[in-house]
Amino acid sequence: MKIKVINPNTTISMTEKIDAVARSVASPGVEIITCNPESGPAVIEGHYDEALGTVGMLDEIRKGEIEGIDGYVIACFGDPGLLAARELAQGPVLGIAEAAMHAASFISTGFSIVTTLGRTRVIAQRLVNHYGMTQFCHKVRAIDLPVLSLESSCARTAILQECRLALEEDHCGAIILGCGGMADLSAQLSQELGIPVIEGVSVAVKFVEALVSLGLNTSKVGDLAYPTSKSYLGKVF
Ligand code: 2AL
Repeated sequence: MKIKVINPNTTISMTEKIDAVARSVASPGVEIITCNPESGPAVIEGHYDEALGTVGMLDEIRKGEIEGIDGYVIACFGDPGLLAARELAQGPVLGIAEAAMHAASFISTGFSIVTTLGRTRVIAQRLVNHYGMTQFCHKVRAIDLPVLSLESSCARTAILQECRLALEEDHCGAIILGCGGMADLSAQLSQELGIPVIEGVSVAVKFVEALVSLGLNTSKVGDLAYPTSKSYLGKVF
């Protein structure tokens, strides 16, 4: 089984971090291919970045279909271009926000999300509503630091502090880390806080693995059918 994990931003160090986490949970016999687009934003911190990052991400799906990929993970917490990706792919495509919220809803009756910049809270909240998770999501929190700062120890401290506040104030049973760049932090935070701290890369990989094993591909009936045939003017990919 081949699972392609696509980081829609172009920061290679983040792609490497995501790759390590994806590989650490993949079952024997599952090949993880992690990539990021050749062009696009360094990080995704708003609607504009999402729109631009989606173009390169879709190109990776298009190439994946030629490479014989069985399933995909979109490793950015805004799940940019998720439905468009499903139109292009035969196999299942999961976003990390979607996967994390579903995992949290399986193991708790309420979760809070801790994301990066305050402005991305709106993106997360819209996904909460879109995925029917409004009754599960107690609060969307932000550390108010940019995505690229996640490498620093001060960002890690800020995440820990925000998670503690979520525990004290939100009455949540689980915490979701709201950025692909936080993928390596969940185990340590879970241990320190004594609450399940979920990051979407690992759960999305396991969910895709399960769907592929069950032979459950993206439905090609209705709106997720392959795009209708037409000419595209100019340089699309
Ligand atoms: C993200 C993410 O997961 N990757 C990225 O570049 N931006 N989203 C976020 N809210 O920080």
